[in-house]
Amino acid sequence: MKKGYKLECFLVTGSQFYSEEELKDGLTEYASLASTLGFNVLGQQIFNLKKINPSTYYGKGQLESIKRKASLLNCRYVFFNEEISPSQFKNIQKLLTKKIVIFDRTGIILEIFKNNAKTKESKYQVELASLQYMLPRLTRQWTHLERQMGGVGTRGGPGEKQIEIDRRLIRNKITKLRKELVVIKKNREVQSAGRDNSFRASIVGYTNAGKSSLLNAICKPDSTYVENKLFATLDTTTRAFSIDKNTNALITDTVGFIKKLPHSLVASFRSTFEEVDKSDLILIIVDGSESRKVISEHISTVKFTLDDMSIKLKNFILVFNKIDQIKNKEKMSFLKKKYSDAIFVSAKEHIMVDYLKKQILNFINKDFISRTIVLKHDKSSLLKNIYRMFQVDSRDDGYKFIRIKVRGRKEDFNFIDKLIET
Ligand SMILES: Nc1nc2c(ncn2[C@@H]2O[C@H](COP(=O)(O)OP(=O)(O)OP(=O)(O)O)[C@@H](O)[C@H]2O)c(=O)[nH]1
Ligand SMILES: [Mg+2]
Repeated sequence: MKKGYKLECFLVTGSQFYSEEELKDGLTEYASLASTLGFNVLGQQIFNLKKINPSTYYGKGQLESIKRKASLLNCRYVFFNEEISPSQFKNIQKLLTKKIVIFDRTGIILEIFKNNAKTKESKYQVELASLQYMLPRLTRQWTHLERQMGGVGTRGGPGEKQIEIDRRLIRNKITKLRKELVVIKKNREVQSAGRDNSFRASIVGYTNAGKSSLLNAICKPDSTYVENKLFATLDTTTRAFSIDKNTNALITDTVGFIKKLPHSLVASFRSTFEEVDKSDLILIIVDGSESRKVISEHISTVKFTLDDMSIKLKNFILVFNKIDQIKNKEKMSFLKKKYSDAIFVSAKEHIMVDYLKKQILNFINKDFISRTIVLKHDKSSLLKNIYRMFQVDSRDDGYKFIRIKVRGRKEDFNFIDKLIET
């Protein structure tokens, strides 16, 4: 976003597939994305398209009317709530002239992610997704790119067009970022290797559902960043918490999902979701204060996105958050009936959080068996594996045997039993 201009925007949406009501709901969510970026929404326009114009998405007359309205409102930014193809983007820009700055849905989400990325990993992930987005949309951004990428000396041979040079620079940068992300991922795996023995839960959900608030409520004292902004969290945070005096578990907070999340972003963030993939339990958090229709859409989006990342939902609990905001008793009983296995909590007001922890404990007890492993001294080299794989409750080093009382996953017992037998 260019500095120095008033942050005021005009929202546009149009489709032949959705009803006017659905498009309106979509714009309400899009307005919160705009306000997360610090924009005031001055106006909006919904088009029921008969068909999408292949070269400009909207019809020429429709674009003329957008241009007129934006000019009347003295509004420089027009945000389209769809993904506009690179060539449509260029043609729309030509029609609306340079006075108007346009963004599509992917562009807006990428801007928010850019603002909110904090760690090196999330910054690189967002940069990678942005460059992939930018590559086919490149027009005349040479000077900008040259500055960004330390361009002096990177120019190609004489006669090479600027745009080609830009593309080459971007491709090189993409390759470099991919390599650096692999290194970061490896380091992360090394760091988390020592945590193998604990039960792992992950929190996933639509953006702003209260994932970070729930992590804080479960772990206390609060330390994870909570804000009424979309995509406040872009980094996975894992924290340890104790359920009772004998049981510790790990819980991971994740990036929120949204409808039509750009695929390049999903792909870039996939590696941070490996923690979720390895989880023993997934908590799907839903903002219960939303309308029934939105709730059902949010649940579908979360399941769809997990599926898109090939994350299997083996063990999961559906958790409705913000129940302090559900004033309508009829809606509450509707939700309890429709989602009969779900748990209803308020992370902010600490309602039913202990009950949720008990349910997590049930999962731990179901999945984590208690057993005593008996080791002869000549097998003591296996102790390091045992400490890594299990929660050790007690150890008795006898004359003939070492007896270790542990808790762990069934498959880990099978694995260690084989090692003991051989
Ligand atoms: N009323 C109410 N508000 C809540 C509750 N839980 C969270 N919130 C509010 O909801 C907003 C979003 O909370 P977060 O915990 O940041 O949500 P998130 O899911 O981590 O959001 P992202 O990281 O942006 O995807 C904040 O303003 C919280 O204070 C709750 O139980 N009741
Ligand atoms: Mg968060």
